[in-house]
Amino acid sequence: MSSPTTCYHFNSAIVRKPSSSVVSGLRAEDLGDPDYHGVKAEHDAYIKTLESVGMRVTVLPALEAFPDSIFMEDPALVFTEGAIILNPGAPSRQGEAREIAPVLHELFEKVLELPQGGHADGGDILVTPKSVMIGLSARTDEQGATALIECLKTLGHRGEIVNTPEGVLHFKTECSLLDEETVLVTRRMAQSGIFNDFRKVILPDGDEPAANAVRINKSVLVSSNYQRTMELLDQQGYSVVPMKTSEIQKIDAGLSCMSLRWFRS
Ligand code: CIR
Repeated sequence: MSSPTTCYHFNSAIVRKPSSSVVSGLRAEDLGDPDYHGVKAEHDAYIKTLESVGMRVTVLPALEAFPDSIFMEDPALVFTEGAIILNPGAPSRQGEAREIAPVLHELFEKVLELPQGGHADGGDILVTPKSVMIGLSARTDEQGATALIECLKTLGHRGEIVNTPEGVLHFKTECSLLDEETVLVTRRMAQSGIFNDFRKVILPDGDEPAANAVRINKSVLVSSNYQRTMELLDQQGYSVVPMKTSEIQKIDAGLSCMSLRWFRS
């Protein structure tokens, strides 16, 4: 079982600076290239926000060879008990796992590796107090998810395989954990039955891209492009921190995907 502490009580994060190649990052839909300086400004603000909500942030250098390497969440999964190096599903991102290994070995006593063969992206993994949910998607396959469950057992966590709705990039593109028993979800995700054991805050229609928010300690970081979602969360008593995502959104960024977060004891 993952304790609530594991799920959103964090004091440490790893981020990677954007490279100028970020403008050619992968995208599901062509909304035009992001502006490098705009991405950099949004990323700098993200780091400052992580620090302001109580995190010690390790900032890694940019990797020109990997345009999507700003999305640190995808090649690894971290817990207080240890780290797991994943195997991202997109061919252009697979080398990111090798690049992240040295810092994980510096910061964690236990570092496991997903065996070669299967694929799993961190964006498909939602850590909740009930289980570590692993969404099958175009990036995460059965083989990767099954191997990940074995790695999770070694660290004392229980994994559970679920389905990501058709056509959605990552499982967490449509959901986030707000507290021990509550998730922020799109209507489609709410209706899927996956979150029947949770209280659900359903996003207003049209605000679906705001689903990838991130709870860190007392705060919930939410894209400032979605005013109605920010108001809804505020009314429900959450402490909302608006984050500018106009440029990074062009390459499918959410707010969880730009950092690895854990509680370092
Ligand atoms: C990709 O397609 O891999 C990147 N352009 C976006 C990754 C976003 N990652 C995430 O939501 N965990």
